Amino acid sequence: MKEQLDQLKQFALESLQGVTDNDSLERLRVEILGRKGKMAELMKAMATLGDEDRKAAGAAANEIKAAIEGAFATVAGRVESAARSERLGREWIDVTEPTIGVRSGMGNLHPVTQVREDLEDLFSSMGFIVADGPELESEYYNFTALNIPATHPARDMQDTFYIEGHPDMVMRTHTSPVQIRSMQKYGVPLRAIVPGRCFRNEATDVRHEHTFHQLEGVVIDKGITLGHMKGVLETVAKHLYGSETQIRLRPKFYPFVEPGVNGEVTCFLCKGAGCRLCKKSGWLEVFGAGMIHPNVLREGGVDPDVYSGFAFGFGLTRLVMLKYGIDDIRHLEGGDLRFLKQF
Ligand code: FA5
Repeated sequence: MKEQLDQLKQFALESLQGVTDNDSLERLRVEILGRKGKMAELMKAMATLGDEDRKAAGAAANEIKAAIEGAFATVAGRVESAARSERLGREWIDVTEPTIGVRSGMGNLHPVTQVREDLEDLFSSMGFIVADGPELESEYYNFTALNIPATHPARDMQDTFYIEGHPDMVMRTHTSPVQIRSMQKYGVPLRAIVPGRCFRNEATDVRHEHTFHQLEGVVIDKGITLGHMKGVLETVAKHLYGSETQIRLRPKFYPFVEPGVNGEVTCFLCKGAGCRLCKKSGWLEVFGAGMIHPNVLREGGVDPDVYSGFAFGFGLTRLVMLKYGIDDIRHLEGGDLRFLKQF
């Protein structure tokens, strides 16, 4: 029996040497140590021995079984660590390798966004807050609160898009409604700008779009005059177009200001000499402005006997066109990358 046990141990150790993976290790374990394996057969045979022999054989069998199990554990460790190294080799990543595939190019900010952010910085440096208002606006804020009653012909100046089923809502035609909203929200004294999209039912051409950007400004305090307004507007014009730039204010009717002006800047192309772009006038129209009408102050909850203020509305899209010499406004909302990549 002792001899058979030694042979089994020998067989186990030799067989284990050739084992390189878990499957064959398991098969060998079943063959030698399994319930119906070689070791179990020897144990069964031991039952036929006499007492003395059985005792000696039992002790030897336990010793050999432990040795075989130890050998199996060693090989199991070896197989596992080989598998781990193989896995690591397969999963190795070269962090210096260039990314595979087509790189997407870097985009750039839309020219309107660039000029808007530039002006937000300029106005912030002068103590203005940057306010916001809804693009889908109530008829009340867009017209009525701005001193344009329902039957007033001034409504025709800004034909807009109405919303089906909501006769009292419009796509805002200008950023001026936020004048009132800001007065109501922040109170006075107030210094705010409102950049944003506006919409008009226009037959589009090189200077008119149905969707365009304005930049509204509103300043209210005690003792504010037209002189303050001119100073601010001149600062903006010089900031955008250079220190030689001048502005010209001429009377214009807007129901929400009194007096109202039409603001022009020196033509960037001819520097004021007169050319085709400025229709030989030397000036280009870029904003409307004026002293806020007392009725509008009242709508905003401000006492016109104590406070005065001015407001202005730049055609932001026009400012961009002038800055970059763009000859057709429709390029700006057209989404053509060949155009947009130039900025
Ligand atoms: C207004 O919209 C007034 N809310 C401006 C204002 C504000 C006046 C505060 C007084 C006080 P107007 O309709 O003129 O005014 O438009 C102002 C500017 O927006 C124009 O000078 C022009 O530069 C621009 N603009 C108007 N309509 C269009 C359009 N369809 N496409 C592109 N720009 C436009």
